[in-house]
Amino acid sequence: MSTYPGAKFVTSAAVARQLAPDTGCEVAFAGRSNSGKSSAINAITERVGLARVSRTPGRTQLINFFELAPQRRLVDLPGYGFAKVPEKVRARWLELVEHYFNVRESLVGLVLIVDSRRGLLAQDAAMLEWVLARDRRAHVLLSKSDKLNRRDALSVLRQTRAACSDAAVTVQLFSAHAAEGLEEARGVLQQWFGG
Ligand SMILES: Nc1nc2c(ncn2[C@@H]2O[C@H](COP(=O)(O)OP(=O)(O)OP(=O)(O)O)[C@@H](O)[C@H]2O)c(=O)[nH]1
Ligand SMILES: [Mg+2]
Repeated sequence: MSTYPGAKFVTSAAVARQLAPDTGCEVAFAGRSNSGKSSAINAITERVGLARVSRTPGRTQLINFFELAPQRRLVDLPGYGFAKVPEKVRARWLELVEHYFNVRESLVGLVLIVDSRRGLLAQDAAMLEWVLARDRRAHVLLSKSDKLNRRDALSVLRQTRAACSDAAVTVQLFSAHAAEGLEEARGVLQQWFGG
């Protein structure tokens, strides 16, 4: 039995006024383009194709809202750090995501997806600081852990934990493809959503 049998797509927002109603509790998924955000949402919800997965970085340009249960949402934020995105698109991204973090009262925490082969980069660290400054919690998924051997995966985990010393940040290894860390991630969501 799936943990979230009622999971469904709600809406997409390209501009601020299209955001889903700001009620209940919401957890945002953010990370660099191609880091595995959409795959993580699909794996955690056990819904193939709920969030779109793409080999073309920068595919998700909208803020996509998914409902796990009434008043419990996951949000797939557009990825950052993709070099080929034109400056105009980048500026619009920043404006929309910044607006989202500034106004969103239902936001309880951020799941930050970081490719375990790259580790935490400057933009990821900036994203973490952004949410911590707004008194939200953060959980880092070191994604695509199936691409690393155990020793390297554990080394990245250790390094990332050391880099994220704030008590409001937790870190884990994750693989959507190998189904590693699904229960741990679901446990964090459950805790943030209030059990
Ligand atoms: N090996 C491996 N590949 C993965 C994993 N998760 C995602 N990928 C691959 O990484 C690519 C990007 O995955 P997405 O889930 O679309 O990443 P995203 O962060 O949503 O990308 P954008 O929306 O474009 O920013 C796809 O080719 C996926 O198949 C994983 O756990 N292991
Ligand atoms: Mg995506």
